Amino acid sequence: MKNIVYFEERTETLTEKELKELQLERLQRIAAYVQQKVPFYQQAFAANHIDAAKISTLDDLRYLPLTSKSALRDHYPFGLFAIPLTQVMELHASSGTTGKMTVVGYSSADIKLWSTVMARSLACGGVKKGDIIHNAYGYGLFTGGLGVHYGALELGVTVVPSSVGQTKRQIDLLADFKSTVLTCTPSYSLYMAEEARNYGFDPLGFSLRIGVFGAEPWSEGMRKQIEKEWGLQALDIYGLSEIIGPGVAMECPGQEGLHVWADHFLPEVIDPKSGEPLEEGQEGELVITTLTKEALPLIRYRTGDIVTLTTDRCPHCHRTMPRISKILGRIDDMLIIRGINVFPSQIESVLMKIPEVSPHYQLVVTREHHLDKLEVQVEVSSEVFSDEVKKLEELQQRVLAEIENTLGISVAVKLVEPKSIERSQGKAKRVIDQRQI
Ligand code: DLL
Repeated sequence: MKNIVYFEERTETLTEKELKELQLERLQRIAAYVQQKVPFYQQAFAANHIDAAKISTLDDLRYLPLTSKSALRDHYPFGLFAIPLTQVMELHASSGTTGKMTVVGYSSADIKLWSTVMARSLACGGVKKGDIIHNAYGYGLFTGGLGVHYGALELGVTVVPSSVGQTKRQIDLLADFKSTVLTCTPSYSLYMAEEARNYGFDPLGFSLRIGVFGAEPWSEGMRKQIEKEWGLQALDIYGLSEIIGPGVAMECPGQEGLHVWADHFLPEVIDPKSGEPLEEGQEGELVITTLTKEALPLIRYRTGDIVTLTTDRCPHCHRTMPRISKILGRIDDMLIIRGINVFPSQIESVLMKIPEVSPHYQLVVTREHHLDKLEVQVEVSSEVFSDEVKKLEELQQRVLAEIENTLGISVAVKLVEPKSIERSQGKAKRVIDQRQI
């Protein structure tokens, strides 16, 4: 296959048996480590009659307690750290939508690990020596900017630390430096393309060949749109601050699932309601155990992200690490519209099939007479918007019917003017929840 690049080929292609042996050895070590170093786990293990020394197979993982985001909040800011603060080299935090921030810390070995898994991720996407990465993920407490940065340094490629914002300057830099790789959120990449056109550039005229996009859900339709706009191959990268930041899993150019770096991050999929592990291929909540992290080791951390998992060898790049599907939604993003569960990404998938509507949309949820109502607001192009009313109404009916037929939910649809939906430079806000519950 064209364009296979490995950063650590031997590890990335371990046999199933070798990977399992390594995972078990590391699981035993990390369980003993948290039992000794983190009072929260000491208590959780004791309450569940678990002794790390008794773990003898990978299947024993299921008996270990799950860890939720609330554990991090309850022990804010540093209560789950396994090392003294004097050994913590870097702190990051994410604000979340409610409540306290979630704080994460890295030892110097953790920074090395992050650099390695990010170098692996970039290489997995086909990034190689000679590439110039235009890194428009935010630098700061958000892990996107620095994560990509460390990975680029480790891989030995040039990185332009442009961070988010000042979009015109970003476009000038892209043009002048002839960057070959764009890293940012998928929604920001579309905004950049739109702005590039506004400034008189043709987005297809830049030198970009690969996009490494993540940090928010995006559909296959959105991928196609981005690829068409920029003339690059758009690849999905996944991660979360609690586990390390970006670099937990990454697509290869085959675009058939994201390779999880499972020698460091042990993935499981559970039923989010019962907490029971699911069979391979079943859709459920991704749970990750960090096998090698020092400062903030987490056991069976509930990511809240819905995926399926496969251990089949990748037919494209032959990596043997397990793969997750694209993130199908988040447990806390799931809307229940008159009893039917829908994720915003499912609505996005339907919208992306209708050529007249743009990828800029928002979902407004309200509650009337105890029933949830959903209004889909989506931008249309200025030509469509200035069409006669009848045509607009026809389009609106078509969008409505597509959503109802595909997802089985009834929604209201509002076609809005170009640029009326707020553009994001980081994670797009797709759902406006106006319910007063
Ligand atoms: O978003 C880390 C990251 C930065 C990943 C840059 C990829 C690229 P947090 O801010 O802690 O960390 O948010 C983590 O974002 O649980 C998912 O719900 C969502 N998320 C991350 N990557 C993807 C993706 C970073 N590729 C949360 N697809 C996660 C869908 C994603 N959702």
